[in-house]
Amino acid sequence: KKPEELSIWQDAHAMIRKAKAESIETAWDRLERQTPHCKFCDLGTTCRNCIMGPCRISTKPGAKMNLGVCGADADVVVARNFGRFIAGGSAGHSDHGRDLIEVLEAIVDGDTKHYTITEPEKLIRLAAEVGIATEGRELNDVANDLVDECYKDFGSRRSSLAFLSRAPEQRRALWDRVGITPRGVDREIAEMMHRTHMGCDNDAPNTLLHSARCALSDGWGGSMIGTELSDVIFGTPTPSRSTSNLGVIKEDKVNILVHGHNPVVSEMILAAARRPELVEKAKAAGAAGINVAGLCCTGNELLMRQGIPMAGNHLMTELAIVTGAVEAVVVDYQCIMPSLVTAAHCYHTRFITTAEKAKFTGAMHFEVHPHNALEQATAIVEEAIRAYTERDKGRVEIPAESVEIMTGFSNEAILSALGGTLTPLLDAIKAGKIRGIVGIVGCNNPKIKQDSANVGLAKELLKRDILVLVTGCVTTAAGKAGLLVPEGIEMAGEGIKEVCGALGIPPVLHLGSCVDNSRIMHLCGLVAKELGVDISDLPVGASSPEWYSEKAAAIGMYAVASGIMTHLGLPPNILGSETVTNIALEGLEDIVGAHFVVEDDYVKAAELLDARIRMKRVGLGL
Ligand code: BF8
Repeated sequence: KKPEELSIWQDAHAMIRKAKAESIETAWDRLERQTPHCKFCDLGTTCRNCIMGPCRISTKPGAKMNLGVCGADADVVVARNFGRFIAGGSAGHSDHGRDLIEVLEAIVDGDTKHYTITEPEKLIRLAAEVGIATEGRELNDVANDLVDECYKDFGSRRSSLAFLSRAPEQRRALWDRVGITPRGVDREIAEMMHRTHMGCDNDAPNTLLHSARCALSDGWGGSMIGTELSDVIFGTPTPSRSTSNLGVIKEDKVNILVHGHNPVVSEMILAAARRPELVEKAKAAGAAGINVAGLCCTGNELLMRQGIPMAGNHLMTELAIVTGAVEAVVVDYQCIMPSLVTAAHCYHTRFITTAEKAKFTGAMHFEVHPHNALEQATAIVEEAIRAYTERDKGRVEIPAESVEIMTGFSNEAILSALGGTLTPLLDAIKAGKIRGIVGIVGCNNPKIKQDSANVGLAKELLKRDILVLVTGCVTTAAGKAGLLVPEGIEMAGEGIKEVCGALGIPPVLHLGSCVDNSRIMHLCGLVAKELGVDISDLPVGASSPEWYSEKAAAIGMYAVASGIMTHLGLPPNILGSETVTNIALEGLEDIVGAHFVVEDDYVKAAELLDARIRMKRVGLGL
């Protein structure tokens, strides 16, 4: 395929061409070789959960292979596979959340001098929220108690998860009634592994309900802790300006790209890169300075809090290296294509891993812990400076001028932009100036022309006066399309134009990384409580038009289980079971008041989300 068919972006086209000319493989090349995919796997009807198999279940009428060796049918196999898929995603986000607890614990115990409590006020607020006494106590003691409360969310809670009270009462009652109130992050994930062992949960609807509980423990548990403690340690984001696309890579500077998810590593890299003695070293090596730019979600974390530029989203990660101007890609975990090691080896680029739980063969490894973070980050930046002296200037091509973006819309920032209360937002919704709100989240997937649906859907919704919130890899897409600046209101309907114009904010608000979808959950909880209704009554929706990962599936699942209709641009591997597919697309509506829709045409997806919003507005008497 031509580059123009693979991505909507000019910087991607140029780098795909360069990659081809330099014989560097990309995800698109490998997808082509993997196509067509195994039909059984695609439908979700392969089972590798025991060694009486592996089994493939045929769903054709009268097929001989209609059961696995154990007797499991397609429904059971699909539900089990989907359950483990959701558990994988919940584990990713939540283990990230746990790493933040460990950093806060290290701060409390005096085991790190590199991290501090940047926002004591937020820590006190969170502590009070979860029932910890704060009056007249030392900050460290309060923090210590908060660490304990957060750890409890990971085991088997005897009481509710710490932040579950953010969900409206009606929702919590529903979760109790249905039996999906999450009892602990690790517990729900472990139980999913147990249930899907041969001979346990052999009732597809029952397994699906546990998928919902597992995902809820992520959205209202692990992810929420990840977000909140990141704010405590690194600061709550406030609106600021930055730039995006491959044009943020600077020809005359030492370019360090941070990639992965946890701000624990990337914040330290930035801190080291700002040390005057390292800037001097970079200059002595012939560079104009050090430039730290972001990829994927750790990029979002730094963008939200520190305003660093965003080089790109998921499918731009290989292409960023192809510019030939990247000295180091520093990663922690998640969404890091193993192919980056090979791509980096084609240049002077150092591919540097930092997490014990995410090593890559062929990478340089600088393990980062709370006690040694800044020293390791300094060594990494020094390595990048060394790499700069090896750069082959003849192979450098930076394909675009960067575009302006605005970021930093934490819930605190949104409230403050609204003058401290939700009332102006609710008034705008009631008046129909903002007809509804949709969160567009998630990834790129080479099966879909890069960012065509992410951007297309956002524009379609804006035209209909539906406010858009973005996180994760949709952020860069929206930014490159000019939707993350106040001037973006020109692409919106009259109502959004008026409201966002008056507030001086973009029509698409950036709320952070993928764990920060918990901010959207929290916001929905606040709005629902203010109106005295359930989240499922709100004129809101969610969408992941180009998703690929287990984590995105977990997000979709907790959104639906929280009462938010969720659109997916392509289906998970469940179509081999009519039972599971029907529950996902319809049955969940009766159980949790929301369901999934799968639609690859973004205009039709916008119509579906619009129809839902219309219906919910009528329900609220608007
Ligand atoms: O957690 S949006 S490709 S980077 S999974 Fe990954 Fe998807 Fe990007 Fe962040 Ni989220």
